[in-house]
Amino acid sequence: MASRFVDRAVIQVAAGNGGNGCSSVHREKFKPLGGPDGGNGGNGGDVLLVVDRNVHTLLDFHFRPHASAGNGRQGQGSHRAGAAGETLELKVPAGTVVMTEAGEVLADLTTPGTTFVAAEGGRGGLGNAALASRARKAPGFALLGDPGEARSLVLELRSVADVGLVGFPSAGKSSLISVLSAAKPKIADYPFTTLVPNLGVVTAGDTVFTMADVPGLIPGASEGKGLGLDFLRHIERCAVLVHVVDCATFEPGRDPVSDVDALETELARYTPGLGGELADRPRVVVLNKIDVPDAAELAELVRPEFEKRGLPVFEISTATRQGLRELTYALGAIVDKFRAEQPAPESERIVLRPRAIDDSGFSVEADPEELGGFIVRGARPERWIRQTDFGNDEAVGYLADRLNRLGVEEELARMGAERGCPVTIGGVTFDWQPSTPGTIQHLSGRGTDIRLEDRSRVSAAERKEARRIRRDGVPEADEDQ
Ligand SMILES: Nc1nc2c(ncn2[C@@H]2O[C@H](COP(=O)(O)OP(=O)(O)OP(=O)(O)O)[C@@H](O)[C@H]2O)c(=O)[nH]1
Ligand SMILES: [Mg+2]
Repeated sequence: MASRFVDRAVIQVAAGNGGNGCSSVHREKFKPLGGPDGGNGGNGGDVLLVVDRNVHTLLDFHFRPHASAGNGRQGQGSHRAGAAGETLELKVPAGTVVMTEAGEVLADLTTPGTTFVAAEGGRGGLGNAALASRARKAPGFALLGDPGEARSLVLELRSVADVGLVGFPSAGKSSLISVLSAAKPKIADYPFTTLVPNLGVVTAGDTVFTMADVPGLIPGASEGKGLGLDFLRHIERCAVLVHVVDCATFEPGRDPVSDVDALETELARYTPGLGGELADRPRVVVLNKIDVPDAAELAELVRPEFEKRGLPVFEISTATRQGLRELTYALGAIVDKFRAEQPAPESERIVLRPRAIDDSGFSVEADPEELGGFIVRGARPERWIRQTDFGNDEAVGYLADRLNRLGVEEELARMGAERGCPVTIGGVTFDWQPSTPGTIQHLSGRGTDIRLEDRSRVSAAERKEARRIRRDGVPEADEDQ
């Protein structure tokens, strides 16, 4: 089966939504209102990218670009928590670079086992049992589940080939990989036969290494001539670069030394996105086609020039297989040395998250579109908005309490916000009604649940207020109306 080398894929990932919390009141014979017992919603499942050593291409994503994880279930009465949504693991090859559509690199996945959280599942909402506190004994509301993250990501495979072959078109790069490995690339006597990189596995004694054959390069490749330099990202991380030089073809103005010089000029102009270090990779020169008598002669002639530059030179023929063994072992030794110099591979499972864990802050700024208005930004306040059931006054009161505790009200006041001014958080705009210390109980009143309304039990806030009135003598004005 001919496998196509798909090295770039755009995927749409959607994590699971968090389940809603449940608002429920415990019922028992003779004890009809036994307290809140609504369970929490389950968390939505994450979409993960996991580096797997048995995956070599991004082909699967080409056919299935949409991936979504499971939603968390809703909480239920009797303290039953909703089940968490199922996590979805997508296997990617080592060498996968994850980017946003704008090209920002989010992760560089090189080690098998490394896991990248591509989309984070939404948190399940708390049920009313978990929301109960001394001040809020019987909450008549629950928090909504947070929607899962959804985004599109660009995956790019930058093969971690050990040996990269570079050369002019028709130099014999594909021929070389075909005689050294099981790879069967197309070989022909016209330029640009190879249009996508080929990867081959080469064995040299105990050393097994991969070799990448990239499309031929020509002068001006860095300006997009020929097939350009795009394919060089496949060999950005190789241990050694092999210049494959055609010694049999005669063209005016070309000879092995000027061919290598011309391609070095192009390589120097290659500016990889990831800070690859092509410039300091060791080089090897392979003088090919020495089965042709004139080529053998030319090879002998130019060899000293390369040796003078300190470059190892190999004279070979892919046609007669001359010199291949020596070349293979020499490459194996360079790869071995390179591997020994690399930091030890990570043994544990690393989990990479695109965002920083610290989401505790918030900021307040003047609304550029609404005179006298303000915008509050921050992961937590924005999440709290999404968790709020705006149809439930008590839930809205709870939100106000949370914002107040975080210091949002204080900051708004400091910024000069006036009562009734529009404040926007996470796309929702309110009229700002600051609560002043001592009136907080208006925000955390009892539930709107009719069954709770006719209870005569005194809440902690009411007791506190009563104590305050006994002490100060004046009932607080109702700030919220
Ligand atoms: N005589 C001779 N011909 C060779 C040798 N190696 C390759 N060729 C011929 O050179 C031509 C080009 O070979 P390819 O392996 O396709 O060259 P390439 O470098 O992969 O070329 P592009 O993919 O176009 O960049 C083919 O006709 C091969 O048969 C060799 O050792 N001796
Ligand atoms: Mg080729």
